[in-house]
Amino acid sequence: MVRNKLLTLVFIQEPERLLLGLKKRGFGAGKWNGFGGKVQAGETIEDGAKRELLEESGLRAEALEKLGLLMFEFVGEPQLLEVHVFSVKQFSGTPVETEEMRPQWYCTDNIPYDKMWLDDKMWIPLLLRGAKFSGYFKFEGHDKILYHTLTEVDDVSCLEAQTKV
Ligand code: 8OG
Repeated sequence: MVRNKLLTLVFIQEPERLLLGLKKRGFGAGKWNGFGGKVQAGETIEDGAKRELLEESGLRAEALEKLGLLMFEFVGEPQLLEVHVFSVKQFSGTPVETEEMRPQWYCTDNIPYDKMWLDDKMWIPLLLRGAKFSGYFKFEGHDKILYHTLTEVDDVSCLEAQTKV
């Protein structure tokens, strides 16, 4: 059995705006996204989320709230991506451009969905209203979703990653 690739994704939220970063290289380059990446061996998912946030934006999370669990399958790739999505409302520091990301605040009614991953327009509205969610997206290439599920849940902490649909 192939293990899921464990990833984190952190969104810095203020009441009327969301901090996004333009990914400058690697997977998803050219797209606006939250901050995150691979969880390293020996670290918890939360620690990985905080580390990636600091490395990519210069911001230190004071508190993380787990909002979502998203699974991604790419046709032809045996490994599923298991993405743990967090919201951060308390943080310290000022966003800085890093090698990987160019940060920019967006008003919540002006999120650049046409320059983001295709699935984001389905679940970011849930994140913006503080709902918790679980989803599964099957992609063909990076620009076509063949199948998806998306459900609001009461408690994301007891969600198990879906490994099949
Ligand atoms: O380490 P790397 O930069 O490759 O990590 C990939 C990041 O992209 C990680 O934060 C998880 C995130 N990510 C996906 N798929 C999707 C997606 O469909 N939408 C969004 N918004 N982020 C995604 O891996």
